[in-house]
Amino acid sequence: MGCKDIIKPLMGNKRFNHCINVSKAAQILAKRFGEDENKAKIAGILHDITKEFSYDEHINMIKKFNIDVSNLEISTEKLLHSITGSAYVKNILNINDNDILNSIRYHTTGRPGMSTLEKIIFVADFVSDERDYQGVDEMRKLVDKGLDEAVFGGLCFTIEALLKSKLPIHINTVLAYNEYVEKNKKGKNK
Ligand code: DGI
Ligand code: FE
Ligand code: FE
Repeated sequence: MGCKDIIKPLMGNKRFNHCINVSKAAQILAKRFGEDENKAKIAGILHDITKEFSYDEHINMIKKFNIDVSNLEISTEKLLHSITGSAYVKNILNINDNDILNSIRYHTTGRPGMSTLEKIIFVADFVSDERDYQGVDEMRKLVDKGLDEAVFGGLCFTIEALLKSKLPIHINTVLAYNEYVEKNKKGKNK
């Protein structure tokens, strides 16, 4: 059974279409940035596998698989699907590629020290074909500049949106943002 058939019954058509498009975008980015295209396709299609689970389903999975979660993660429902998604892919689909698992685990918040595949999934999620939020054109332009430029743009976009809504910002998002600020400073000093 292909990955498409696995995710299809777990979500509505809209989300399914998003996953297909993220998979396609991830494959294109992998080709461009020298990453394994097949891995990028798989991680892309599976990245939101538990997105439509209920809050109780997320919590049950976290208990069942003994996953460490912070209070902020527990109280922010949107952050749970990347945690349970990665656990689902590991424990139920028996996919053991750590890079694929991490690219799902960190696709919502990002984290410092992201691998190329993690960056690709993080960025593909922002620029997949059906995305039409305000600012998507700017994000697509950043992708043309480079992968790190797009990751940094995505982190800034997320933090700005969360600040506007007075929502908590996950520590991994902040640490990833700080890492890029530092990198950009060094680039300028060269
Ligand atoms: O699953 P998708 O909708 O395709 O996209 P996603 O996994 O990037 O989730 C986006 C949502 O997650 C969006 O509503 C913002 C929220 N989010 C991302 N990072 C953080 C966050 N919410 C909080 N509270 N804190 C974060 O650091
Ligand atoms: Fe997601
Ligand atoms: Fe997504």
